[in-house]
Amino acid sequence: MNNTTDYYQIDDLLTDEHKMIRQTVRDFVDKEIMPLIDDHAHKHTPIPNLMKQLGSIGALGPYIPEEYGGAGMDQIAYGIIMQELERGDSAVRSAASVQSSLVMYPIFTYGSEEQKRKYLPKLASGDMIGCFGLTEPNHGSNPNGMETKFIDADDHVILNGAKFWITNSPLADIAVVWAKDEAGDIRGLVVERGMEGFTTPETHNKWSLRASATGELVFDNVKVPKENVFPNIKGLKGPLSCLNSARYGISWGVLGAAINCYEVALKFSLQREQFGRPIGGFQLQQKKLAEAITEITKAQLLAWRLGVLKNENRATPAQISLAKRNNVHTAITVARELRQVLGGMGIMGEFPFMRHAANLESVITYEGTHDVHLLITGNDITGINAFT
Ligand code: TGC
Ligand code: FAD
Repeated sequence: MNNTTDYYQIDDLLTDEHKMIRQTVRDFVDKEIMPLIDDHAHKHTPIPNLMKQLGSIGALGPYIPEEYGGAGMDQIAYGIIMQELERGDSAVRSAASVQSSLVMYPIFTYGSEEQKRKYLPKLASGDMIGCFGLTEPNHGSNPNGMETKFIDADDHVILNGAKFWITNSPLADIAVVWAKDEAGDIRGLVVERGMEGFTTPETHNKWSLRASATGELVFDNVKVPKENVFPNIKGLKGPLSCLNSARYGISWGVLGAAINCYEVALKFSLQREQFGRPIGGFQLQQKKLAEAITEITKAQLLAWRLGVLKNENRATPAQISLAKRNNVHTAITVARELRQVLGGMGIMGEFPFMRHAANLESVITYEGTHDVHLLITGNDITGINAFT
């Protein structure tokens, strides 16, 4: 009998350090997230003090150099952290991936030395919370059409516009915002809470990612010092390069949600009896479980190989799209299918299926929708752009 979720012994490909990090994050999730998550998802409230806790276990900016407060780890370590956090809940992984890939990464990659020193150590410790503003009410899949813009005024710029669907905006101390300058070029800038004219209204009534705060970023003639504009990047490739990092993390993260569902369903199937024997002994239930571990194993291999390519700086955006799309689809299918193994109990909050499945509806949409990633693959293999 092989009831492990490491069916192809991918552990053999990990270092002792990777396994140690995994255990640390797994212990954190079991102790601090699992007991609370159902309640927070029901109440639609974020987990208190989450970012500081994530900082204390080294889950924020793990691949950022130690000099700036990160842990200087590799991309596989980053992926493993995302996987273990999302085993708890996609909201927890979202918090860590936004902070790491969408806030720390652009500051580290495109920021001035002063910006790096000012923000990165506090973001790594979780003393500061960041968010990432790309999507707008009228521009989601097509961020190039963004309307948020700034004009030059002496030692500052004046920012106007709005961003929508922003993870952690209601809690954030800073926002990495992408906006057009007077020449129409997309630029990145750091907007700080407290700047006059900057507000972050919360978006209520989500039926997905309920333990994550989502909101808007509204800029009404906000004066942002010029020293807050990233000096080293211009164009859509700036925000899209951040998405490469976050999408890669998601391709690992969602495996955690799938693994959680698989482990619970397998255990249940061996305990629950109908017609005088465990339901795990019926072919139709075995089909669901066998297909789940098959898809999980394929997705684990994709994520691991992508991590190796990322470590070697060889992962292309299209390869990342393929893994994000495939692995999220795998996870949401596993959550939906394995819920049925539990029958009626599968809909209860004591079990993770409905929460993971509902969360994954956001994950399959954000960071590029399922269909957008298919079109990225289509473009890559044919050389023909089918977006427009
Ligand atoms: P296109 O003409 O293809 O490209 C414009 C420029 O960008 C370059 N580029 C990339 N660079 C780095 N990484 C990538 N992945 C890149 N993709 C494209 C490209 O080479 C070009 O560079 P240059 O030098 O020639 O100017 O752009 P397009 O306007 O046709 O759009 C392409 C498209 C549709 C694929 C892209 O815009 C896209 O990916 N749309 C999806 C939008 C999206 O993913 N939004 C995510 C928002 S953030 C979020 O969801 C956070 S959720 C957080 C959480 O809680 O976890
Ligand atoms: P649209 O772009 O309007 O798309 C609607 C439908 O049309 C989709 O099915 C899409 O696939 C399809 N479609 C669009 N264009 C094409 C095409 N050319 N061909 C075929 N089909 C097409 N954004 C941020 O910037 N920061 C965040 O922190 C953030 N967090 C989020 C958190 C949550 C919970 C959610 C739900 C979203 C978040 N987003 C964030 C926004 C997210 O990235 C967008 O929702 C996503 O990119 C899709 O944009 P849209 O919702 O405007 O859908």
